[in-house]
Amino acid sequence: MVQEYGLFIGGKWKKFEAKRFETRNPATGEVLATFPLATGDELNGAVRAAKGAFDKWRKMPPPRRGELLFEAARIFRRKKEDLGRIVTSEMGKVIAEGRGDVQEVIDFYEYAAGEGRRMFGETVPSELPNKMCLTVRMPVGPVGLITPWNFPMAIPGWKSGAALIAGCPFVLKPSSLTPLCAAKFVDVLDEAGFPPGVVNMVTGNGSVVGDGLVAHPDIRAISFTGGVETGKHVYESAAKKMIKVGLELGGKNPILALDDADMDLLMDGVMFGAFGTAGQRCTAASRLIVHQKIYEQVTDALVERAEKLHVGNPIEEDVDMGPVASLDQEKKVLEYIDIGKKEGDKLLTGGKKLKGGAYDKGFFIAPTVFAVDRKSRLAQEEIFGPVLSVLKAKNYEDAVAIANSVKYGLSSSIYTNDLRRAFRAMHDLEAGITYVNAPTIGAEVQLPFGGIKETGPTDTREAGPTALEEFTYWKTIYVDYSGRLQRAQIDTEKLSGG
Ligand code: UN1
Repeated sequence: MVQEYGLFIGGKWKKFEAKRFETRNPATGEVLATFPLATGDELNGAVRAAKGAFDKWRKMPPPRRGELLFEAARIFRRKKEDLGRIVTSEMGKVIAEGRGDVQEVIDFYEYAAGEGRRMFGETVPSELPNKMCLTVRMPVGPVGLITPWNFPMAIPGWKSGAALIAGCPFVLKPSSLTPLCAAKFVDVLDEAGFPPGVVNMVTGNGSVVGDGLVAHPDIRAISFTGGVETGKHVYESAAKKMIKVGLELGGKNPILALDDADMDLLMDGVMFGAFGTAGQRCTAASRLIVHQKIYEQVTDALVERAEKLHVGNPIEEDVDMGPVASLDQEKKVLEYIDIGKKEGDKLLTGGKKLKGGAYDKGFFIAPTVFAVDRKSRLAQEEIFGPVLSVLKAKNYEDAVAIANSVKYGLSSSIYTNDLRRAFRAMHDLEAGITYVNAPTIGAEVQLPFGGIKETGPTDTREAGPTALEEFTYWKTIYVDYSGRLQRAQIDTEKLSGG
């Protein structure tokens, strides 16, 4: 019997007489659960619950809020294996990565919980005697979290962990490809004991639930991870309300392979960066920019390594790469493979849907490598699948110019043993993140995460201490204990003898 979920509003799962949609395993086609396509009214109910919970939640001392986050982290740890298997079943990443998805929630919840005992502001001297000035962080109010399918627990984890510790109740709108992960996530928060209304989840269409959330007058910040076009749309409607908005939108992340790179290290990194999560990460290494001196050696090794990858059901421990997440994803990736072939890019390996036996039940694409021209669409556009574009560079400067020639700027990487070029690259690469001798994926939660250019506005960063920026504003407080009226800018002259 396939489980029928409701919407999580005001601390309870509520059934609605709504139209429903199914969520399926992309490796086997099995239906996992069904969820409501919520209407505007139902969304409004969830926002009402969040608004109703705000006053109590913001008044709870942050270290107490942190205790609830620690408790949630403990439960996530206890259930890690089961939850990891759900991530793999619903999204299709290999089981080691499914577990990693859950681990990222544990890591960030523990980090955010600790933030409850810091959340530093500043004390600043006054220009007047017997007066002090300070800044404190204030929660913005109820917030909306719109999350993608590729990290179906980790990203709800980053966003909600920051919102919760900041003092903001939230309404989560998960991707319609991975609502079961979101539901299991919410169940953990429920078990941890967050007060009713602090945690809410509404499933449904982006045009109803997503747009409705962004436009709702009581929603005071939006955090969105997804595609650039949707991101721009979210940014525009958030601007109309002048609310805070965090956007993390795509990437075309390069690995620079210089002529002195350690070849085995490079190949291990490229395989993980390009084909981990079947290339469906914003941080995926989708471009490999190779110094001309080692170009042949690298392309030969790439083909050999890519062809050795074992593609199959990601729940099996020995599988290296699972399916892509949906039929739409499969179509999009195969379309790009066609574009590459038509534009004259050279297919080095893969470039096809895998067929026969168990492959016929899912969305399996062979790990694909193209040698591309720097102007080609495969060199410029985000594919979000297991397709690596290889480019040849004349030297370090040329490699950097190619790296920076795209509209995105999330992650980047350089493989070299030359300290001078490594340090130059840390400053030359236009991206929010640069790795040295490591692939473009694998960001850790205690550091800021985000990009530049069309990856998203630079004023917010998820994770790390910066995570609070998305959900708080600064209040400035002046305390005058002189017992008389002191006028700034005016009485100061007397004091300085002027
Ligand atoms: C994403 O793809 O949207 O750095 C997030 C990484 C992961 C997060 C990726 N920790 O690859």
